[in-house]
Amino acid sequence: MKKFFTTPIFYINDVPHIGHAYCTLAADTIARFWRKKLGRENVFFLTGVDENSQKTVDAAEKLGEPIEKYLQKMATIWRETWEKCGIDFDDFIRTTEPRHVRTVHEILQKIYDAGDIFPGEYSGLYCTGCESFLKKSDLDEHGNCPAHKVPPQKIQEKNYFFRLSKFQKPLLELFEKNPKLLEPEKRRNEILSFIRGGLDDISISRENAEFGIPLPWDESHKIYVWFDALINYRSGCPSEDFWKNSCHFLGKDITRFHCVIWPAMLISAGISTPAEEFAHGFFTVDGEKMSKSLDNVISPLELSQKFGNDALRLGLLSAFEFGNDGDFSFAQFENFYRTKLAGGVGNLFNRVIVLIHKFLAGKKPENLNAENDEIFKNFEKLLETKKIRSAIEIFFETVDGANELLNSTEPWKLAKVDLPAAEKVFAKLLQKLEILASMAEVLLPETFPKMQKMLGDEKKVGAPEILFPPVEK
Ligand code: ME8
Repeated sequence: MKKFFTTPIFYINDVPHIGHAYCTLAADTIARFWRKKLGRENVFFLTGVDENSQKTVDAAEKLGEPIEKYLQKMATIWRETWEKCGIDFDDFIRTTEPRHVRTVHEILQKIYDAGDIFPGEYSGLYCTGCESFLKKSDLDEHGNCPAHKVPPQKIQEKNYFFRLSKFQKPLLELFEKNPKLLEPEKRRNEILSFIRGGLDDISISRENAEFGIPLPWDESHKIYVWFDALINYRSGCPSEDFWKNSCHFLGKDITRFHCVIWPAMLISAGISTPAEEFAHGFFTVDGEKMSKSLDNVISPLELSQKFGNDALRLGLLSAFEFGNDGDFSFAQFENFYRTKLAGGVGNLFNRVIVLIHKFLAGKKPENLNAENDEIFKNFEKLLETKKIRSAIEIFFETVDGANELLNSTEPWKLAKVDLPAAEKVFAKLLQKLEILASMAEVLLPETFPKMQKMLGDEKKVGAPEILFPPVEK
């Protein structure tokens, strides 16, 4: 079996923050889990950036930079940020790349040929911040876009439209057939009630827009950025075998695009729809929405430089269950690092390995194996259903269990009076460390090789190491 995982492609009018990192680290963790199960060649993880947006044009203009230069610079920043954060993507797509433009043209032509695109006149409201058309009923009491707090633009122009209204029934049938088309349940219900409420045709092109991909049959129009962006998942998919088991990760803010417009486009073009989509929640920082105006935007690099990539990953992913909303705070993150990583995992590995050196001259006691299988099976089940936080909990429960065993049996005292009994305790502890290392391959990929080194070979354990060094306040 092959598996294909994607993240949204992010707008690059600014640098990445931990909201973007949250989704990308979650997708990366699930991809690592499946790579461990199926082998590297059977898993493909795609991420990238959404470049054909008015937001990027505005950002470049503000800096007085030519757009191509700005895009190149920002795409590099995004790509390198993910690399520095230890995200192991197989491909990074930019929507200005020729391979993407080609796929967009192919798919749009198919939708056009199917008779689902027609010319018309658009008159309405548009928010560049959302890159989305708004209805009067979407606006707040001041007549502003509720997300961006600015009045939307009034637009009246000749546009091409996508006949979305036609797809109400096919979409409902599709959701009926495929319960994984959108998870969790709560999001699925929202989308179902949105579809049941009736679908309007949508404008998919802008006349005389300065930037973007032109329509294949009418070059005077540029394709609406969402209509091009969603297609990145096809442009970046290596083969139909991967597409069959595709899974899109996204935030709950963009489910209508992904679970209404996107499957309708694919049905129209005669392409199979994604196998799975999962919408995660949003987090606030110290109870507030993350925003420039509140000056509370946290960079993933800031956390990774101070605490390391594995702490960044687990600190974010353990804050609340994947799929729910939650809160993130720096204090809670620091506390997690100190108590769970340094004081929990790091301390456990260090103590056990030091004691085995001291009392058994580094020689490994014989191993028993049964209990480990059970723990790992539970861990696997949770990751198969994308319950990332619960899987992390199993990891820490195992750490706590091992620390308790160590403290209650006190093998450093036992070894002096009954060495064979102490050896049995060490065997149990080593077993726990092995299972932890095996979970760490997925959850703590940069710590995993260090754990392996400490666990040594069949006969002897390796040298002790500090896995999570103390950090300054
Ligand atoms: O929507 N908490 O890009 P975008 C959790 N280009 N996740 C957050 C978050 C937060 N506070 N803030 C942002 C776009 N996100 C389009 C996508 S895909 C074909 C095109 C994450 O840069 C979350 O995953 O606005 C959300 O869906 C995504 O960033 C939006 O990124």
